[in-house]
Amino acid sequence: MTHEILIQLTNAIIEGDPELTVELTQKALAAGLEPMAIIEQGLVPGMAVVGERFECGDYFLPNLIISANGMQDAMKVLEPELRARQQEVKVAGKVVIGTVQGDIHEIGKSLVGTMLSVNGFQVFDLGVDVPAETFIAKVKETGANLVGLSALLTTTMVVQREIIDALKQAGLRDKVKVMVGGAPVSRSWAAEIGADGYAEDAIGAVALAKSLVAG
Ligand code: HCB
Repeated sequence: MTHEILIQLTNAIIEGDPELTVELTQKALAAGLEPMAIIEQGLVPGMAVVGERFECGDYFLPNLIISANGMQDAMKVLEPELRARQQEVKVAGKVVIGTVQGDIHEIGKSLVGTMLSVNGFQVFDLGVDVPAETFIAKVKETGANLVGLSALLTTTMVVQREIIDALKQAGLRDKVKVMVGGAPVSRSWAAEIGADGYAEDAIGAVALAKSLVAG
């Protein structure tokens, strides 16, 4: 049964109340709920509803912004808790992650980065609206063995393909695995553009990253 606080949290995201979102996040932690459950069963379902309402014209851009602010504020409370639960210390691999050029959606990419980091990966987060050259330069600089590409728009998912092609041109494609994700992205899209894998969410991204770096 879904915990009552999680339902309230989902509603606080939908209603666009960042203060209440943070308060309920703290309350959920105090009630003993796991940070990942708070994210996946409280915050993320709220963002999904906000997206649906935006799509059908009931919500406008300011609604997206205020709900996203609430989620990001809640993540600031949850990140230290996620890290505190981290057991592994061994570096599992080096990951360069970012949201592709033309796209400023940050939340999912950051959540994947945090989860990789708390699971032992060394994460180089390039932020949002990242051009191919920046990914290439960071892979060269760090010797990363994995690249994570996030795209939330149908107009920017094509940039994932451009970055994979740019990695090939730079002679780096056989040195790094590439995983892709984001709302419009799918397993078949990943296969079509020659990515090594697709993950639907942050938990899936950690499992995929581990299997990719293990060879
Ligand atoms: Co935005 N937006 N948005 N938006 N937005 C979406 C993405 C739509 C689907 C909403 C809709 O219409 N239903 C839509 C895209 C439609 C399309 O292309 N088919 C859309 C649109 C249209 C736009 C604008 C164009 C609106 C406008 O200006 N008219 C504009 C684009 C600006 C730009 O990027 N150039 C825009 C702007 C915004 C903001 C800025 C207001 C805000 C982002 C704020 C921020 O990130 N700081 C925003 C938001 C919040 C959303 C929705 C509502 C939520 C996204 C989100 O944070 N989800 C989204 C609706 C939706 O996605 N259904 C809507 C929660 C996170 C946790 O999920 O999917 O991002 P996630 O990430 C997951 C998963 O995909 C996977 O793991 C993550 C963690 O579980 N994953 C990876 C992600 N990346 C990965 C990489 C890997 O390697 C592996 C796994």
